[in-house]
Amino acid sequence: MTFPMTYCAEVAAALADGRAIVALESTIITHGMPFPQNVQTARLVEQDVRDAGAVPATIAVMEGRLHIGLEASELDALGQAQHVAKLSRADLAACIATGGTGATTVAATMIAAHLAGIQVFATGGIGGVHRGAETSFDISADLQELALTPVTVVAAGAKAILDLPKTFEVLETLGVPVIVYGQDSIPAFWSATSDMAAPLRMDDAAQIAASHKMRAAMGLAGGQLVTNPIPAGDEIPAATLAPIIAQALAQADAQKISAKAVTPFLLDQIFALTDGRSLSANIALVRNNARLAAEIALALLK
Ligand code: PSU
Repeated sequence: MTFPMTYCAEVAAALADGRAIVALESTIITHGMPFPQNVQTARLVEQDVRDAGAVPATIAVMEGRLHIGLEASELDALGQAQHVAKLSRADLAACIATGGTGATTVAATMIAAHLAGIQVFATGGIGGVHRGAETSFDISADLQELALTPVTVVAAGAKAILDLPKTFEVLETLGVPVIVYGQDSIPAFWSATSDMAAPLRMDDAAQIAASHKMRAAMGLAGGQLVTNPIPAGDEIPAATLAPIIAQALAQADAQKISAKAVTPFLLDQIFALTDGRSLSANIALVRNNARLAAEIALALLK
């Protein structure tokens, strides 16, 4: 049995020509940012990948088909659609089997990228261990996916609404390489630095590509997480954010928000509490990650 998969024209041509391709996810479009900034950002990020010499492949499920690359009209439609499912490893196949439409999280985008033969993927921030996980057990499936699927994921770390030390502990337990690009501390999404030491540090895309290839040659399962700090001019210092995140978390608690709704709810609260500054920072960091991912994808071809 095969499954319904559609390549957009640009990605189909890139695959045929053996060009560098960067996968992009769609949950950030449907659940991570408001319309119209979500669609505008998705377009800018795609163009950043092209400007860096690679081809973007935004991934989503539309009416029961796994799309590897979206045509402009499809991206527009997805960005304005209501009640789109947020797909991870557990529900990706069910959505396709039942003819549904859904946005892919980091976990589902990694699976789709791997099925399409794409080795590098750029996003904003991965999911991770939620604060209070010791009682809620809320841990994103993104972490497990990094241990299973051989895709190099470029992110600005994990979203700072999470319990970052626990998130990186779990990644260590799962044997996921966490590579920090160009500095000695792990970046914290909206903030460039943190007090967590870099498990691995690399300063150029060629080293990251070489490490990706070495894992494949050694038959090691799973991918790599490349954490790329937000550009200094765009960051929100951690000290500014800490009380804002605390307030957003208290709101989520008061309103009994749970499961998949937690992250979108918190992002929305923080957007309001920072007068939109969190969104500008989010846009800047995703674009920065797309550029580095394109460099890594190009380096993999050498
Ligand atoms: N990066 C962003 N914004 C987002 C996401 C990533 O800048 O909204 C999405 C990704 O799809 C990631 C998901 O997989 O958030 C994590 O959600 P959760 O915490 O519910 O696992």
